[in-house]
Amino acid sequence: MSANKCNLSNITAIALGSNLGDSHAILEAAIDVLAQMPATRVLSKSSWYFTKAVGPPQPDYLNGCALLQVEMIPEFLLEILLKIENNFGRLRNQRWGPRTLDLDILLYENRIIETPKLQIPHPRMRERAFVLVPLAEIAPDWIEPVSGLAIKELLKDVDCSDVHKEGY
Ligand code: ROI
Repeated sequence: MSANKCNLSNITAIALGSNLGDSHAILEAAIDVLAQMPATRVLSKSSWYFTKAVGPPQPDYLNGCALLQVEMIPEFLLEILLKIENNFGRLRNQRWGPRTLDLDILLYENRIIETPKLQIPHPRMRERAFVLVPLAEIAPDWIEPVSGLAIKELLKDVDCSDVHKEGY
């Protein structure tokens, strides 16, 4: 364990996305911010993927996922992620509009959380190839607790034709 990290006991998976600005640099910088926080360790990050926007017409996204080890409750992690989004200039004026940085908690251990502010597992992750493809790269065997299915199983049911690894 590195010296400046406390006991980091909980594993969580997050999704990252951007379709405004220099998306590659923004996503890498967001990972760096998380890696530098004392209560967070970045265990792994996926490749970045170009993905067609789901929802209203807008530019393609760059998406990826990361596994974090954290020493904080999910509600606090959510606040941190929102702060990081805001620091990267995210404007939340349109619900499904383009954004410089979007950070979502996908999974937190095997917990199921349903509050007005926070739903874990992320309620739409099971149908989103732009989430499942990168997540399957770093956590294929993680069981999504609502469906009881592993990420690699969920991936079989989505159309991945609009998801392309960066550089390919
Ligand atoms: N579409 C893609 N491909 N990637 C995203 O990260 C993403 N995020 C969103 C909506 C607008 C639903 N569409 C997206 O919030």
